[in-house]
Amino acid sequence: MYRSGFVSIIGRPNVGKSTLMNRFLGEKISIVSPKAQTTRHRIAGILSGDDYQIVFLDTPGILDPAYKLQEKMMEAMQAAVRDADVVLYLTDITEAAEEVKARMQALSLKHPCILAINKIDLLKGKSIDSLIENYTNFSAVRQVIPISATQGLGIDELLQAILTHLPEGQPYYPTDELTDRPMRFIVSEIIREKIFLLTRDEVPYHTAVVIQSYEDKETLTRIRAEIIVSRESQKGIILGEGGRMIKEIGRLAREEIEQLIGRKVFLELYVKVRPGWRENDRYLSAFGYTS
Ligand SMILES: Nc1nc2c(ncn2[C@@H]2O[C@H](COP(=O)(O)OP(=O)(O)OP(=O)(O)O)[C@@H](O)[C@H]2O)c(=O)[nH]1
Ligand SMILES: [Mg+2]
Repeated sequence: MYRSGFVSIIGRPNVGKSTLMNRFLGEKISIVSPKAQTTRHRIAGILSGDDYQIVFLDTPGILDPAYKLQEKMMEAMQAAVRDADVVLYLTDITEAAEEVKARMQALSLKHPCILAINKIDLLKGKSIDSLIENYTNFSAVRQVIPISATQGLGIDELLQAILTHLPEGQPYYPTDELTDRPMRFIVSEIIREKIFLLTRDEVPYHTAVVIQSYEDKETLTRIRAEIIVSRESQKGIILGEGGRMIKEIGRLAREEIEQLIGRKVFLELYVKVRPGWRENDRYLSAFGYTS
């Protein structure tokens, strides 16, 4: 019997949702950073086996939205929950079980739900059993599975649990496809990831990246991207002293893009100030934040 379906990965920011999806796929489709709120979109990662296709939906971490960009992020998360055949709720070893339960109940999930507890590599001798016991009488979840997305622990068991709950069906995507997102999107995300890794405080949260042009030339791929910020002071930080910061963002992003597409890349980055873009519907949709 062939099984196929959508598995939405939801949970608080920073618990490792994107890391987990990448681990399942064996490829980096979704960007990852030590900062919360890295993911802003619903991003499909497609895992095709001999007799199954799982379409994982990575989502922005659950939060109470404080501005319109965050509202769009939560709409993306909710849309993923609506589309799901199976919900994979991800928590980590630091999140209180009571909070997890309250949040899950607030979502009133109608699909089979699996709870995975991530980052068990950080347990340092503490017992996994006592973490799992917190959920023994919690009927909203079918199974509780401890994992480490970075170390690859518990991943096979989690995959088996997902397959058990996946409906019978046909593949949704060609079996050699890895994501529903075009290369331009992945490239813009790689640039945004470098900004998350290299800048601090409010700067990454006021930044968007828009690809202006993407041309495959004979010997190289030429990409022109705009980094959007809300304020002049943020533009100064992205540029850095003597342009050092933007150069470093560009270098790290270019190296990763070259690896990904297997071609030489010429990457041009520009910075633009768009005051209030996170609250502006027109800008949000122009920068790819649709719901
Ligand atoms: N020690 C440890 N760290 C992990 C594990 N999984 C993820 N991380 C780290 O946790 C941080 C957040 O990971 P992400 O995958 O970006 O988390 P996320 O849930 O997608 O976060 P948002 O997109 O902000 O909602 C990164 O620094 C990861 O390297 C794990 O199993 N063990
Ligand atoms: Mg993420």
